[in-house]
Parts: sequence; C-alpha cells; structure tokens
Amino acid sequence: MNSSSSFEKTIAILKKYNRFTIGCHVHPDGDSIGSLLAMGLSLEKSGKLVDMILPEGEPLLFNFLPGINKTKSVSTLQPEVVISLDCAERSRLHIPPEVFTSKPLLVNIDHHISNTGFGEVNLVISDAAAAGQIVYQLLDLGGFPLDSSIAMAIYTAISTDTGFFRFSNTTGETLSLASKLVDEYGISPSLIAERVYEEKSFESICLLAEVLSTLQVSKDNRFSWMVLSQEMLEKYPVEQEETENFVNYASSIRGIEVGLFFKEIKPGEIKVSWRSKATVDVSRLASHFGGGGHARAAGCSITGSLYEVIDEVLSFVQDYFLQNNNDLKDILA
Ligand SMILES: [Mn+2]
Repeated sequence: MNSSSSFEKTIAILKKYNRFTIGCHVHPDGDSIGSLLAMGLSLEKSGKLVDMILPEGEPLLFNFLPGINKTKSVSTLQPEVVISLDCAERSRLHIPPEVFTSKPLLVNIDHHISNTGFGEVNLVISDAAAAGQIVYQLLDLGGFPLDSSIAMAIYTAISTDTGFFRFSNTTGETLSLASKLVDEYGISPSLIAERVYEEKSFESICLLAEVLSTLQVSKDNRFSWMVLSQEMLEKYPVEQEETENFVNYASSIRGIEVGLFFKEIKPGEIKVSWRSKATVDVSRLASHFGGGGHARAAGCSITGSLYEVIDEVLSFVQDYFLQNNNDLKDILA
C-alpha cells in the first residue's frame, strides 16, 4: 500500500469514530510524547473523546509541554480506535490490555524501518525523521485543528528525534516543517532546546562522570562502549530519560564507527543502546538480539548478567567487523 492511501484511510477513521485511546512505547522519548500530545490535543479540539495514555506518568523532561496534564495512566474509555505512535512492534505499545476489550481498530503510525505492520491500518513512513512529522502531515492533510500547543508538541517530536537537527535523518522537509511551526505558531526553539537538551539534573551529571570512567575502545579502534551498573544507579538515582543520550559519548570518538551503551535496568536485564556513524546499520546488529530501531540508532534488551551480556555483544560486534572488513574498506575508500 502506498503512503497516500494509508493517509486517506487513517483520515477516514479519525473522522468517522468518536472514542480514541492513544499510546506510545515504553520509556517514551520526545518523539513519542510529542506525537501523543499532538494527535490527542487535535482530536480533542475537533470534538472527539480522547484518552492519552502514559502508564509511567508524566515524564520529567517533557512536563513543560501544554496538555501533558491531560495524559492518564489508565484508559476509562471504551475506545473504538487505538492509535499506536512511534512503536515498531505491537509489544512495544504501552497500553493496559483491558483497553482492547472493546475490540477497537488498531491504527499504527510509525517511522521505524523495522515496523511489523501490526495495525488494521498502518501509516508507516520509514524516511520520516520522526513519528511527529507523520502526525503533522496527517493532521494537515485531514484538516484537523492545529494550534500553538499542538505545534509545540510536533516541534519537540522532530527536534528530539533528529538530535536537534544534527542527525542524518534531518532533511529539507524536516527543516521546512520546523520553520513553519516557528513562523505560523510562534514556537520558541530556544525554550524547547533549553528544557529538553541543555538542562540536566546534578545527579545525572555525577552519574555521567561514573559512566564515562568505564569508556573503552576496541583494539581495532572501530567500536567503543560504556557501562551503567545498578550500583551506579543506586548511588545516583535518575530518571530513565536522563541516561538516554549517554551512548552518544561512545560514538562521538573520532574514528569510531559503532558506540555501545550497556545499562543494567535490573539485575539480569541489560538494555543495550547502539549508535553508528556512516557505514553500519545498527538496527540489523540489534535485531540479532531481538531488538531494532534505525540504521544510526537502535536498541535491544538482553537477559543475563551485566558482564556476560557485555562479553557476548562485544564478541558479536568484533566478528561483524572481521566479516565485513573488506566491504567497509571499499565504502570508506
Ligand atoms: Mn521516533
């Protein structure tokens, strides 16, 4: 199905039905939160009944966004439609199971290349910089309300998923949309960048210092890694989203192609974040461990002790580089 017919189908559903429950993934990031608020506030403004679901509560980093106080941890609505935002798989959608007792239609709106197409309607555009960009197009094409609160949510979605317009998914289209949100709705890029990107808690900086002290580089100088153990987290308890960008320090080293960050979520459960610069599709490497994501940024969760998991992943990455040595040399030449 091409994307214009997916847009039409989705618009028809948004117009036809009245009760919507909207959700996004576990540990929601700026794109998830921004997409959720933009979609929810616009539908609400057009007279629909809407539940915006964040089971983990309002995230500290995004609590300045207008409408965030309208989000709930449970849905009391018997929805006709559930909208999944920014989730590559059905299992990522963080919505209490009882929401589905009313047998709602599932609409899947996403930009992950690994999206499994789990919805009855799938609006998946893998070259969109953010799910929020697709939400904007949808609202715009369908003639749904837009205002400064909705524009702020969309700006937050696209700015965070592009690393504030630095990553390779930043296109002319992304910048035009950002410019439009600023010009037409008076969004302040500096305010959003300050709240989301510049401000850190004292504890998160102390934790970063500990994590940076674990930084190591492989012998062949192609990949690097850092570790965050439970012990460190107990010393400096910070919100999940405050460690989200730590991985970038590993991949920022000159000459390094892949950066890895191992986080012990709890004993026996390790989250691995993957970043790459130009040649390695880390979503494929992460999928070896049951994860996924994008070519330049991916993640997976592995069961096992912290140091077992580190050994396993590092030897896998080492093998990958050995096997792909010649291909990479060709590309880099
Ligand atoms: Mn996203």
